[in-house]
Amino acid sequence: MKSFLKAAQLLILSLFLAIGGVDLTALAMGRQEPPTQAERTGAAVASVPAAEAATTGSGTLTGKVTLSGKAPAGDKLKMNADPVCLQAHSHEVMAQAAQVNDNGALPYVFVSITEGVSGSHPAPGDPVVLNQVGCMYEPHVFGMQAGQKVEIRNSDSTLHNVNCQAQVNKKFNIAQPVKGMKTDKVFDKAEKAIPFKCNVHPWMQAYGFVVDHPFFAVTGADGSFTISGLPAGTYTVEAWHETFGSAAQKVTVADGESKSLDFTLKAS
Ligand SMILES: [Cu+2]
Repeated sequence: MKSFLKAAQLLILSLFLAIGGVDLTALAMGRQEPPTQAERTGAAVASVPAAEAATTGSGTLTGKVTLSGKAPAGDKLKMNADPVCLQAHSHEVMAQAAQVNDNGALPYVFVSITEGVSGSHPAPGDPVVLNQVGCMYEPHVFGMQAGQKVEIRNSDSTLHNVNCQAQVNKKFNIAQPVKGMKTDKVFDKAEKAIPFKCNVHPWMQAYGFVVDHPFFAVTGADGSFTISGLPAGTYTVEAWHETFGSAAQKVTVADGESKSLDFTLKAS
């Protein structure tokens, strides 16, 4: 009983202090708007720079990701089980998982800044599109900002299901039986390499990355990437590939600077 009273007293006291503190600060400043976070928490306002660090800038990172060692023989996809898929392609289709192009160039590598980005970066209004075309995901590897809408489309005259195996975000498994169907989804939290699979066509596989900022890219057919609009700073940049692993490097970019940053991943 005695400890209960003591706890109740403490609660009332802290409530009183919290309410009183806020009101007093606002009155002392002689203005209408609520106090800032720094004022509420008592942080030293003088230590905050006059202008907040810019969230975008004029630095650029360009580079190429290549594979060292012997590239594995590619796998031909067998689409015979579904004539719609088979007829959608006039040539043989190779699996993207271990596709290596001329001179070891690696496509489908997700390159992003994993450390050093500051400030908040609101999600763009335009959605990211994950399309199903010829029983393949387009794109095979993609990035989106946290909170950005993702529009999942079926462009095939066959049934697909989209089995999203997110772990940090909410997983889902939806059926899109009709050509032209669209489903919108939003991923709120940063998460790496979320697998998207179709259980009807087991070769269908995509990976989506949810990032807190816009500084990411996916390598093209020639293994190259560009990340632009970077504020001056020192960053950790990571390159991720579904089969050949990942590598990270530190880089410092100045205002207006265009820096080259290449990655080499190893064939196991
Ligand atoms: Cu499918």
